[in-house]
Amino acid sequence: MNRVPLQQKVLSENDRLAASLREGFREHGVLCVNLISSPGSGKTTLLERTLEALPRAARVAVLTGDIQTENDAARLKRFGFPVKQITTGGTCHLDARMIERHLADWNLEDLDILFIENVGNLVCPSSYDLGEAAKIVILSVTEGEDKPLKYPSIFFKSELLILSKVDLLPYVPFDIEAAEQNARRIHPGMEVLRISCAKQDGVEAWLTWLKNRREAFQQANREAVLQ
Ligand SMILES: Nc1nc2c(ncn2[C@@H]2O[C@H](COP(=O)(O)OP(=O)(O)OP(=O)(O)O)[C@@H](O)[C@H]2O)c(=O)[nH]1
Ligand SMILES: [Mg+2]
Repeated sequence: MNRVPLQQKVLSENDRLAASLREGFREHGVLCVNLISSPGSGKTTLLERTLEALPRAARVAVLTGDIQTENDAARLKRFGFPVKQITTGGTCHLDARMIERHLADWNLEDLDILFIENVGNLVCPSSYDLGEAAKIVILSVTEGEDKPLKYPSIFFKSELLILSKVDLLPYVPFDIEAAEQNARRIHPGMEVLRISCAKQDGVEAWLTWLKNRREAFQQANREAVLQ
């Protein structure tokens, strides 16, 4: 059995679909961000704090991935925005086909931002382009400052690192400066935000990052049209 060609075929099919999704997001001005972390680093909690801070009229939606359960979708639906759970049934990452299928009955014209919460995993999601404008990696302070060096791919491909649960810093031996340095050894110039959803620290800075990122996305789209 030769597994390599099959994996290449799956990935190239995913790339083709992701390119088509990216074109749809560009055409409709939807900033799509793909949140990736280990299980339990705080992806859904960050989305909860985000959705509760947004005005009711905000044009945002969430696709949230898990191997099993609709728990995260149930948590996020409370805020009144469109939310769908993607249950992979065992697959350790989302792929572009799953995104395409779950977007089928949503109108992209109604959205400004699409949040994708990937399946909790620091490895597999990094290989699957979902057509997003930006990957965002979340690392909580209970996971160890060496993780960017051990799992470099996702830190290399993400434009923003969120160091989460910083309220726990007094209780865990986590060198936050070293964590940032390790991330920037893998990805020089990487942006970093320190956030505690429990204490509501850094959430404003995250919302500002999102606003600026959406403006940059729109500006890039306008320039592409003029070329
Ligand atoms: N102390 C502290 N705990 C947090 C913070 N953010 C999240 N948590 C807790 O961390 C646990 C996991 O949070 P989730 O938001 O469910 O993590 P997740 O990344 O969505 O998890 P999966 O979807 O299962 O991968 C929960 O018990 C949260 O209450 C934080 O800022 N500080
Ligand atoms: Mg979650």
